[in-house]
Amino acid sequence: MAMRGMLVAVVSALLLQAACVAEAQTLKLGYYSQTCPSAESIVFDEVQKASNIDKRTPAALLRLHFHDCFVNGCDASVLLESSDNQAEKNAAPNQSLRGYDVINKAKARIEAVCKQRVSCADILAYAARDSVRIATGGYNYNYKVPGGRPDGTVSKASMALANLPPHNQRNVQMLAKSFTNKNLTMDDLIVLSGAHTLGVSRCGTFQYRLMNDQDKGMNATFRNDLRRQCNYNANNVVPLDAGSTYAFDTSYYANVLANKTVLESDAALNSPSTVARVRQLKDPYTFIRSFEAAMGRMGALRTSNPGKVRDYCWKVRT
Ligand code: HEM
Ligand SMILES: *[C@@H]1O[C@H](CO)[C@@H](O)[C@H](O)[C@H]1NC(C)=O
Ligand SMILES: *[C@@H]1O[C@H](CO)[C@@H](O)[C@H](O)[C@H]1NC(C)=O
Ligand SMILES: *[C@@H]1O[C@H](CO)[C@@H](O)[C@H](O)[C@H]1NC(C)=O
Ligand SMILES: CC(=O)N[C@H]1CO[C@H](CO)[C@@H](O)[C@@H]1O
Repeated sequence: MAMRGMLVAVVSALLLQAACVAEAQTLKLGYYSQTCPSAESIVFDEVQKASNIDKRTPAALLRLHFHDCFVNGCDASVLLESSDNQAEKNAAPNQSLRGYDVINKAKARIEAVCKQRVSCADILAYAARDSVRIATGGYNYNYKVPGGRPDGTVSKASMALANLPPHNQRNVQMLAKSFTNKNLTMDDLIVLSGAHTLGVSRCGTFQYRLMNDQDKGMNATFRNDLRRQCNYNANNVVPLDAGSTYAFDTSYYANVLANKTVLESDAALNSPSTVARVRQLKDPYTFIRSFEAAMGRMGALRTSNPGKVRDYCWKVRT
């Protein structure tokens, strides 16, 4: 009996130790509370100012964080520029990425008060959170985002192509592979796709769906609306969530159920295996809480190329 008790104690001590070792690498709430207490409020201020000037800002920043995290972890690699134009931001899926200037402004203000302490990766993660908060009208959405993401040193267009999910994929199992490859889940796919409650898509991305009437997963009236808005111009943009482009709400999920989504990857969620969860997410409380949790998992994806905190978000500090 005593022997067994001791064994349990030893094993739990070992487990505790293992947990602590893992803990040392994980992100922390209030990461900058000692080293740069104003960091998060500066980010919020810049996101708010930019959103007041351009209401597309929250969509831009939320998407930027997603593209950052999916390509070799959340390490601000999406912000890097390269002399040969072969960085992530130069990859085809990047086209129409925006919001770089908001991050750069926040970074400059933060550098002025706490030099080389706050990573661009964390600034981007906070800015994504603040974007959602602003787009919900502040309602019930002020969750805490931990900090401590290192800025990465590598950025490659080829990695963006290999890691970002394909928008023209109708098979939801295939689509989920991009997520399970990152230790995220099918549920994370369904919940995080709710980000498409914000923002727009260029017609060039989805106009192949407008060529004929064969795509039964798109409502015919809706397709005619899109044809009219696109008018054969690949550079025109249309809302991803018709009717509430700038509001972080749950009408995206109603549109999924009604076959009124522009991307095939959104239409894919109206599949037998996912439709029940889509129905649940029409409830605002369920959506927002699920979204926070899934953003936490996505926002914790790690880079394999950690480097120094940058001076400027567009270049590595050596
Ligand atoms: C299956 C997963 C996803 C696919 C295939 C996908 C694909 C796309 C595409 C093709 C666009 C339009 C780009 C264009 O103009 O051509 C877009 C826009 C957008 N995506 Fe996603 N996305 C996915 C998941 C996500 C996630 C997880 C987030 C954030 C958490 C996100 C946030 C956004 C936002 C906010 C926009 C609008 C951007 C703007 O208006 O500037 N997406 N996405
Ligand atoms: C997923 O989890 C496995 C096992 O814990 C780990 O080895 C791998 O690096 C993780 N992948 C990512 C992208 O985080
Ligand atoms: C949506 O499209 C599917 C085919 O992909 C069809 O079975 C379903 O009835 C459609 N739903 C609505 C509401 O039009
Ligand atoms: C498509 O949308 C229109 C207008 O919103 C609606 O009247 C119609 O019933 C929808 N079609 C289908 C098949 O659900
Ligand atoms: C912002 C940005 O760098 N956009 C680039 C995305 O990639 C295309 C090429 O695929 C470039 O032409 C854009 O300049």
